[in-house]
Amino acid sequence: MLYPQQNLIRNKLDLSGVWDFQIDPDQMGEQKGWQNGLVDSRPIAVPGSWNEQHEDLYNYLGLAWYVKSIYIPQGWRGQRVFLRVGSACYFATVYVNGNKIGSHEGGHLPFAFEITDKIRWDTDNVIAISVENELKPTRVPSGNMNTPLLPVASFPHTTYDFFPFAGIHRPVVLYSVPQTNIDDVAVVTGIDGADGTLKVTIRLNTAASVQGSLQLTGGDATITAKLAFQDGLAEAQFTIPNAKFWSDKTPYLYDLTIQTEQDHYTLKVGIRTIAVQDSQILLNGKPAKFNGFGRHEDFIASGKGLNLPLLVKDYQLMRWTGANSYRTSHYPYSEEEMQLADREGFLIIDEIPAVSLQFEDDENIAIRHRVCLHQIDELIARDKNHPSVVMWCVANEPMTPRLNLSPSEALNDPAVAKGKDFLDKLMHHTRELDPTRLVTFATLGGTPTSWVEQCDVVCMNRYWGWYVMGGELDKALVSLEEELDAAWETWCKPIIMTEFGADTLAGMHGQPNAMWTEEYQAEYIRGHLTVAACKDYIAGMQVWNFADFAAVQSTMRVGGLNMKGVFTRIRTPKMAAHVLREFWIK
Ligand code: BDP
Repeated sequence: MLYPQQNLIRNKLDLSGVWDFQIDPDQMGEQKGWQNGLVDSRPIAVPGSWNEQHEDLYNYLGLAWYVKSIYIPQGWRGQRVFLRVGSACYFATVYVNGNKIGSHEGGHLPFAFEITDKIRWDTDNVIAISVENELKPTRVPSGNMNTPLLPVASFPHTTYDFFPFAGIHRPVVLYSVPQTNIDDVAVVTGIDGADGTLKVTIRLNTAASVQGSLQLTGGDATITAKLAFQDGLAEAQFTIPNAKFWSDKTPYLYDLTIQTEQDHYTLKVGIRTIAVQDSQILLNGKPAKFNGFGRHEDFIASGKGLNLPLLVKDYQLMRWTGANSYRTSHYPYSEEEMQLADREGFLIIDEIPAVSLQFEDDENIAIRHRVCLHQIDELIARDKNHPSVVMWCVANEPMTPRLNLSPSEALNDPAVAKGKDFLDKLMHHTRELDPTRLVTFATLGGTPTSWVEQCDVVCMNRYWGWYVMGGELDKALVSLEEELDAAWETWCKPIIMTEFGADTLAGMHGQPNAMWTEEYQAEYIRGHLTVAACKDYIAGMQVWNFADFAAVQSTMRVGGLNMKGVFTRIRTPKMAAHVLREFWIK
C-alpha cells in the first residue's frame, strides 16, 4: 500500500483538524441519519484519541461519530479519488454524503476506499466516520476475556496493560490518482561486494500494457531503466556500482522515481541486507546490535494520536541515549514514524497488535487467527519498503495458563499445541509474504520451547529483579545470566532482550535503593547491560520502556501509569537514561 503523495500528477488533501464528534452508546446514529451530520456535536481533534480530550470520555470505548464537511478541488475531476484513514481504533465505517462506503476492522493500520462516484463537485461533501473500540475476545488485541490474566483487578478489562485509547489516531486524507495508476511498488535490495542490487516490482490498478520508466538517483549515480507493463505488471532489476548502503550509522537513502504514461510516484530506498548467522544478526554482512527500547505511541491529551513534534523529539531523545533501535510494541506505529526511522537510521522490530494471545477459548481462536493473518498482510503491504524495518514480530507474550512446563508436560498440554499451531502459521505466513526479513515473536518467561523453534531471533521479555526477585537485584542478575546462557544453549540463535525494566517514580530517591526509586532503576539497568556486555550471543538490549505511559487502572499502576520509562510521560530523563548513555554512547 503506497503512502499518498502530492506531486505533479497526484493530489493529496489532509483533513487533519477539529471535527464534529458525538458518542453513540445506543448505536442509533445511522438510523438517525448522523452520516449526514450530527445533531448535538462537540469538537474533537483528528488525529487524536478521544479519551483525554473530554473528561467524560476517558473510559468510553463504545461507538462514536466524526463528521466534517469539505470541498474537493475542481482540479481533481477526472481522477480517481480515495479517502484514506491512517488508523482508527478499533472498528471504523466510512460514509460520504450519506452513503456507506466501507468498514475496516483493526487499529494501527491504514485503509482506503475509493469515493469517486459519491463526490459532489458543485458543493461541499459530508465525510462521516464512525469508530467503535469495544473490548472483545474475538478482537486482536483481545479484551473482556473470561480468563483473567492476572489475579489483580484492572479496568478497563484488557489483556494488556497499556490504555486502550480509541478514535481516529492518524490523519484522514483525500488523495487522487489518474485512471490508470501505480497501485503498488515493491523493492528488494541486495549487496554484491561494493555494489548494490535492486529489484523493483510495480503493479498498476488495471491489467494495462503501457510503457514507463524508472530512475534511481543518489550517491554518484543516476540509473534509469525502461518499464514495459504487461497485464499491469513490470519488473526491473539492476546493479548500483559502488553503492552507498543504508545502515543505522549511515542511513543513506536513494530516490526511486517511477513514471508511467499517466502516473508518477517517488519512493525513498535504502540498500541493505539483514540476516542471521550463528549468534549474530548481520546488517550488510556485519554484526549489528539492537540497543534501544520498547515504546508506546502515547502522550498527554493526544493519547495514541499522531503527534509530530513529539515524534521528532522522541527520536532526538533516543539518539541522546545512544539507542539505534526499537520495537513497535505492541502494534504498528505511524507511517510517519517509519519514514523517520529510515531517515535517522533506526533498526525496527515491527509488531502486529497481537499482544497477550491466549489459546483456551476454542470458540474464538480461529477468529483471532484470521485477524492476525490479516494484520500481517496489512503490515507487510504498508511497511515492506522501509529499510529500517528489519524484523517482523508476530506476537507479544502469547501465553498458556501453565508456564514453565517440562517437555513431557508440554507435549500433552492442549493449549500448548494450539498455541504452537497458531504461532507457526503466523510465522510461516509472514515468511511467505516476505522472505527478505527476519521473523520472531516476543516471549515471556516459561514460554513453551516448541513455540520458539520457528523464530530467527529469540526475543526475551524478562523481569528479573522486578516481577521476579523484586528488590533482590544481586540474586536476580545471577538468575538472568543463567537463563540467558541456557537459552543460548537451547537455541544457538541470537538473543535480544526485548523487555526488561523497573517501575520508577521520577523524583523518588533512596539510599540504599529500593524498588520504585530512580537509583533502583538505574542499578537494575546497569546490571542488565553489564551482564549482556559479556555475552556474544546477545544481539540487543531494549529497555522497557522508553517513557512512562498511560495504563489500565490496577494496583500495579500508580495513577494509571506504567512507570517503567527511562523518561517520564512528559519526556524528562530519570537517572536510568544517563546510565544508558554511559553504555551506548561509547
Ligand atoms: C510485559 C508486557 C508489557 C507490559 C510489561 C509491564 O509485554 O506490555 O507493559 O510487561 O508489566 O509483560 O510493565
